[in-house]
Amino acid sequence: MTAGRPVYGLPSRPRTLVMGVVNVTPDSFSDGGEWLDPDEAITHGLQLLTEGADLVDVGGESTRPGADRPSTEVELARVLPVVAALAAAGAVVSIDTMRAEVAERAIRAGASLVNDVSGGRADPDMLDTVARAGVAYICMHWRGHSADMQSRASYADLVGEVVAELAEQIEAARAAGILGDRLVVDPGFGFAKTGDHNWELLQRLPELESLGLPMLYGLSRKGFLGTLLADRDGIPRPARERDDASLALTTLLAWRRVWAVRVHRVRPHVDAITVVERLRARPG
Ligand code: PMM
Repeated sequence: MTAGRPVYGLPSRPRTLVMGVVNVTPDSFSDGGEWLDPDEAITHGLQLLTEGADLVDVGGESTRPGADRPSTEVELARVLPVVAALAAAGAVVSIDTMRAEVAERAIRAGASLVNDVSGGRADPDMLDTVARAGVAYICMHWRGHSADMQSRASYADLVGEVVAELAEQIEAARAAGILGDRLVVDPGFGFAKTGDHNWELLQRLPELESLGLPMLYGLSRKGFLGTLLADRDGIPRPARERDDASLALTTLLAWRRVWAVRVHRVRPHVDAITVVERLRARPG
């Protein structure tokens, strides 16, 4: 239960926060290509804010298993105009990047939070850059780039290893100077994890939360939901048709009062969290 925990520079509410996803990519598994044009990405981000997103997460690199990496220049060209426009419109913007240079330029353009799916392992300059900028940092569990991450989905003790590897990166982040209320943790669903790993992590949330930091969960439209909801021929449910299943997970997570969920469709998730909080409120 980490909802309501203040994180530096971010909104604090007595409920689970909703981070809306703005993928400025041609190839994300969940919404690839929909918002590649910067103007369309900005319009989409503004729409997510209207629907009640507490944060918008702008990313220019797909982390779909097997994806190739864009160059730094391409990533910058995708995200900077979108970060700048959304920040200028008053949004709290998170930059989803593994690159220190992209993080630094996005912060200058108005981002308040760095969402690094590599937890500082992809770019040796990332943790120092974030510390210097003084913004908050999402440290995700990660074992390697998309091209081969699923070959690293092997654990003798899943939760023990995820927690230990996260603790190592949290320690590195603190050693770099990312201190106090600037750290958020994410177990990285689908990143070097099989579907069964994802389910086991969800079944053992109290152990993940033992890290004692605000927790963010990115489950929306992930592949393990597609597999669970496969049709009679075993064809996985397409990504855009996994929103109801994603919402079921948000409802359960909101009941646990996790710090935040990262989702593609914002309004249903805000509604679900509002229902959960009303249910929690005592009469009188
Ligand atoms: N998943 C994706 C991208 N960025 N960031 C965090 N912190 N946690 C996640 O689980 C996560 C992420 C991949 O999903 P997408 O293609 O829907 O953005």
